[in-house]
Amino acid sequence: MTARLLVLFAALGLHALAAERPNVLFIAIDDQNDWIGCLGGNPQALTPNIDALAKSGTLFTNAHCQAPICNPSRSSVLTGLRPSTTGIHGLTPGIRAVARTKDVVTLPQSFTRAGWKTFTCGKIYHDGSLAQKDRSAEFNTWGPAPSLGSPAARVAKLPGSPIRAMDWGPLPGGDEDTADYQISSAAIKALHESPADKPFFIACGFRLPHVPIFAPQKWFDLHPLDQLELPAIQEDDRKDTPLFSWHLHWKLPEPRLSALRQTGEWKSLVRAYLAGTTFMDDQVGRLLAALQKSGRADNTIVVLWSDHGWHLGEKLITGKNTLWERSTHVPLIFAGPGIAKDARCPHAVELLDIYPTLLDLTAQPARPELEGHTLIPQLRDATASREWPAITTHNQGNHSVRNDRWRYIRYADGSEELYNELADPHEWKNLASDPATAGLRGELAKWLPKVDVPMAPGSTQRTLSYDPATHTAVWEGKVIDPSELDP
Ligand SMILES: [Ca+2]
Repeated sequence: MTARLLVLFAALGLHALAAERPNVLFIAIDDQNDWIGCLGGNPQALTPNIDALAKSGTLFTNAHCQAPICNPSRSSVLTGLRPSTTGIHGLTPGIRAVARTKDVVTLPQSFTRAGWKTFTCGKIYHDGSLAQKDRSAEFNTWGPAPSLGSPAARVAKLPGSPIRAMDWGPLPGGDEDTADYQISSAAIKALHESPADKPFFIACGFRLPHVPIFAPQKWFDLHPLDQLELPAIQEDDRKDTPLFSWHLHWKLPEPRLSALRQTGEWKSLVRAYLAGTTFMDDQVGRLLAALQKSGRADNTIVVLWSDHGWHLGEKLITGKNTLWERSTHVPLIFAGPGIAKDARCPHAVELLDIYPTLLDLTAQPARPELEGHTLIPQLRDATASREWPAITTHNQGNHSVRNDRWRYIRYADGSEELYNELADPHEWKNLASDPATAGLRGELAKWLPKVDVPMAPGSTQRTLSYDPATHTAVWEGKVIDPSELDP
């Protein structure tokens, strides 16, 4: 064989290898609900770059998180295990401090071990959840993770002494001064510096629209206050939700709708959330443009997701910490080689499915311990049927089962909710008290997690436990006194 032929064969071999080992651009968003143009959760959402990504691949229009709060949701995505399996329900502990997850091979670790050049910047793991010594086992390189900034003087006028993060408004300065701009730039730099002879796995975690929601004025100007529409709400929406539903978000830094109304801040918050989302979308666009320019887009899988949603007045609250649509419904997009373009999958899927799907897309061996299911059938044909509903858990004993039509919620004290999502997308009418729905509730309840462990030792913040013997609920270490209910 001539030397020239050998070179040719080597080149072909390399090409085949590259096709089997595509790059991955893994984009996470923080607290982003379905207020994304292509998802239609709010017609005022302005997200041209995420919409274009969805067009270039497959958009899951009915994707749900496994926990409606940062650390448990991200821990679930990255370990491939449910919160009900790991007991990670609070803002602590991180995965390496929990017996069940101490030694699991995480999603990034799987790529690192298999020879991908792995890089992370911004928020992928929950901030502070991994000790310094554990970091290099996850990603080869840890880039910058700047925090959201806010002006010296508080902007939003909230009653009491709200924590510093509960603030929003236009920010003096330019785009370059913000965390998300710098996070996008760090991912772009990593893209440019990725060795040509190795596949890359670049994880880029944006921070907006998490609070505090600040962005330069021009992004607010795209959402004029005088044209802004507030989310549809029903004033007596909580009349038919069980008392226990309040326990899931008993005392939060996020204000109740009543407080926003008293202070005239509701519109400003809605505007800031829309503006923060549009700004974050622009940073996604910068990163995707850099990928196109790099010449490696044809061999790169892009996956975009958010850790959970956010209420902006719906069900009379703001924030997450609920088992309703506004908290659980998230964007999820896959694009790249072998993935159907301009496709919309309407079936209920879970963020837990990302891990097994990425293993399949990159020809890595499946891991039987993962609790999600590969989305390969839906990425080839978005109408392909799917057996499983999406399960969301918020502390032990509280679960939601969401399929293509229904949402069934069971709380730790046994109380229930049932919504017909097609007829009642706002979840205004709880059908659980109707005896005629007993059979349906029983069918949906069969999907409740069979394993549901107590919260892991070291759990703090947003923790809730319930003792059925004494009917006592405990929120963040303090017994809940229902007479303190403050809607
Ligand atoms: Ca979050």
